[in-house]
Amino acid sequence: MTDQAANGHRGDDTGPGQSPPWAGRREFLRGTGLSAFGAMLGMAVPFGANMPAGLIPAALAQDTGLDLMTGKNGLIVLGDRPLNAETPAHLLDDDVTPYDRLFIRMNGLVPQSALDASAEGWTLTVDGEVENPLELTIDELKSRFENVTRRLVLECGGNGRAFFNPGASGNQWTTGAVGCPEWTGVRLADVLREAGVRDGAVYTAHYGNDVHLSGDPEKEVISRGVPIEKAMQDDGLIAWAMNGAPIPALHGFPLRLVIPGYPGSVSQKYLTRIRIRDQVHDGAKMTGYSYRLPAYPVAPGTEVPESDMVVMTEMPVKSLITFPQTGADVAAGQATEVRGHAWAGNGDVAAMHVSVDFGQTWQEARLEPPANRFAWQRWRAEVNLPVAGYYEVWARATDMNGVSQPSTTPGWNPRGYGNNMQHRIALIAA
Ligand SMILES: Nc1nc2c(c(=O)[nH]1)N[C@H]1C(S)=C(S)[C@@H](COP(=O)(O)O)O[C@H]1N2
Ligand SMILES: [Mo]
Repeated sequence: MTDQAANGHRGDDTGPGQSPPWAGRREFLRGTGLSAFGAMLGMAVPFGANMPAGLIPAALAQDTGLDLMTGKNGLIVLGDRPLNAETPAHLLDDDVTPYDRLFIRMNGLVPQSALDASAEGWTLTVDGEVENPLELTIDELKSRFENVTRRLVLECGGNGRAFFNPGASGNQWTTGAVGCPEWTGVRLADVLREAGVRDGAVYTAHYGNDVHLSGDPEKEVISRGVPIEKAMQDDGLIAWAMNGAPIPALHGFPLRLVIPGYPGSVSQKYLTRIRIRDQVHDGAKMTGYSYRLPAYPVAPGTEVPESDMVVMTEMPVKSLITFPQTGADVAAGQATEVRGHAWAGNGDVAAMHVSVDFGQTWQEARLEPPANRFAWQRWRAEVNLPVAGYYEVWARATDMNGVSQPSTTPGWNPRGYGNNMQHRIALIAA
């Protein structure tokens, strides 16, 4: 058994020789056949006799993932296996990103336990370089540690990949692999303190129960981690609720990590185990070119040897224009409100500016403090487009170290991570 299969979801009825939980629908169909399927649908299946044996009716199949998009609103699907979808900027205007607007990043398939919303017997194991290994039920997590609610930005490390030139393989995220829901859970640091992290601890390792695209339960989908110093900060949560409701299937039901400031990939969904390691974690998507950057700046297109790649940590400062929608008509010679959000991987954003003259001059926007550390910050500005014509609004956030978003793609890298170039929209003044 792999590390990930050995833990979590204790007490389900999946014994040896039985079908794995994710095969549930298939087994059901094999066992009951076409007539039962017709009965379930409440209608006849006129060409049913032609259905190849073992075919999963599309109405029941989750294999493409697309049926999981019900309840999402206006997202752009980048791929359906695994399911990946991003949110157009103007749909991210809410201070707290609602479920229907939150991007989806799956590396594998949603586990059956999440599809069934079944958390029965779920446990979280904390082991490795700790004095007291823990195995906690969700109720124990809730009762033994302080419960906290935080707005935390979740952004995929590959957000903005589509703008790199030459391009990089992977999901062609533009600007929408980011959101800021409100999460409820316990502090990761509190749980690790309870487990008693040993002096030799170097890194965390995260495991979930989602299913590899091959369907092979032995294969790890993704298992990333963070330096122990990052894990011991108060910001990271082990969460069971998003926006006041149980975490939805696509976003990690019943338990997930949310470790803000780092690439979204460290925020393990379907969390079953946290192992403390005495070395940098080497799980799936920690090694090679995955979520790694060249140790030094390289010219676009450079072939970088694997040995020169280092793990990506803090996400760069960034912002979005969420209102108006790009292409909007506005009145010339009058004040027009422009607004959005800004965030940074190293804490609060220090300043926000906008330009309507292609970066020639910048005006300072009003920047609100975050609801809590690592929540995105609302900014607003009134711009004046003097005469009729085509304009662009460019938005530029500056972090606490005085580092600002570049107007063109920053540090090219082989897999296209960390693109924080300024967001821009078109406005037509009349
Ligand atoms: N178990 C599991 N956790 C995961 C992933 C995954 O595929 N499986 N994807 C990661 C990546 S790359 C990102 S960007 C975020 C996306 O979270 P979301 O789908 O809830 O928006 O989850 C992370 N956690
Ligand atoms: Mo990601």
